Amino acid sequence: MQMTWRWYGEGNDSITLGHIRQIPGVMGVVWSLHDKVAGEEWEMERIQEAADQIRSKGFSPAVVESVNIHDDIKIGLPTRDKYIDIYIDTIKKLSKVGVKVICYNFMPVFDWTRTDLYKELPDGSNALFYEKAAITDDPMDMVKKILEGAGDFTMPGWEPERLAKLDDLFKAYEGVTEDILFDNLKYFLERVIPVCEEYDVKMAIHPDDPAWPIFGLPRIIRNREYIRRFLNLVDSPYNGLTFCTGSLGTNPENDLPSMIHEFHDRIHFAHIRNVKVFENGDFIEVSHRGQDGSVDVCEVIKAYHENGFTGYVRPDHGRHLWGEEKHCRPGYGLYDRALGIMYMLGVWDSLEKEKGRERAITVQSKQHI
Ligand SMILES: [Mn+2]
Repeated sequence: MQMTWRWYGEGNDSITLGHIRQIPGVMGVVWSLHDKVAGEEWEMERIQEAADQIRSKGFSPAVVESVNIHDDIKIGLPTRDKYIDIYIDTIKKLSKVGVKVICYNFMPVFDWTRTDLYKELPDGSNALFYEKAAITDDPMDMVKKILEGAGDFTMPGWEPERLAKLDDLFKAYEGVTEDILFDNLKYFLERVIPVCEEYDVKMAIHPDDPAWPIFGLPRIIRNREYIRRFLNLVDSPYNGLTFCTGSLGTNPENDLPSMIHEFHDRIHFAHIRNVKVFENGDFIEVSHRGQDGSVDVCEVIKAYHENGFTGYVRPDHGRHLWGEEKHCRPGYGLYDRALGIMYMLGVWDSLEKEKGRERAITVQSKQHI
């Protein structure tokens, strides 16, 4: 596996490339042009500039998260073709700077959803929290909370300009069922995937977070059965997954290690995060250590290792530690994600050593014979 770190860009992140260099084992920086709204063109000069900057510190720019999908594509409006053309243009441009994987999602209206960005954990750190009962009928309540909590930081999927037109957006999605959303996703992929095959860029859809429908909107990337259906929409290795244990792990019925065994050859990007799911369905993001939450991260890593996973990995969200919540983007502080990397690499390295030992024993016993 190739360890990466999500970075929001110079002047748009509390963390610098210099900080990231000091975290052992990080090979790539996951990036995007964060000022671009869905459907907007990406200029080649901007792409080149970002890739050069990342390379200048010794990192690979091979993963982009995200190139967002315009709502007209998800809704299936006649204008979608225009936006798909722009998307294809971006894929071609990204391939020129060595991008190999594009992460995206197909969630209607809302990207990830939480009710509290700074819920305190028993150890005094704080993290993103989702309280089922706090999701009222009025989505504007939640939007206000999220935007207030983010302060001056912009958050992908939570662009204030877009959310100001929330009523119109909800109206536009009226009548879009799960089946229709699947059809619209298929339409998009049937146009995009042949280009990806030609330019060697893999698409990696991110699951819905949390892994269930909210506010009556359909959400379709949330369990084994739906992921199977998704992969069959266009059966190409270029149509793949960002397997996020934090998102899928919000539903305890998702057996993550077993899903990794099934889908590993279509997983191009692994997001690893632990969440603690409570009996009433609320959940909070916790440290990566398996024992600290409901996702056995150790078993997750083992499942990747057993399948010889060579794709990209990043620690997903982290808790906010040692007071950093005052100056970092929610979920994207430095310390807990760095600790998470050390945990993941610790498990991975010990599995590698074990494999080396087993190999040595096999060779030895053969020599003995
Ligand atoms: Mn994720």
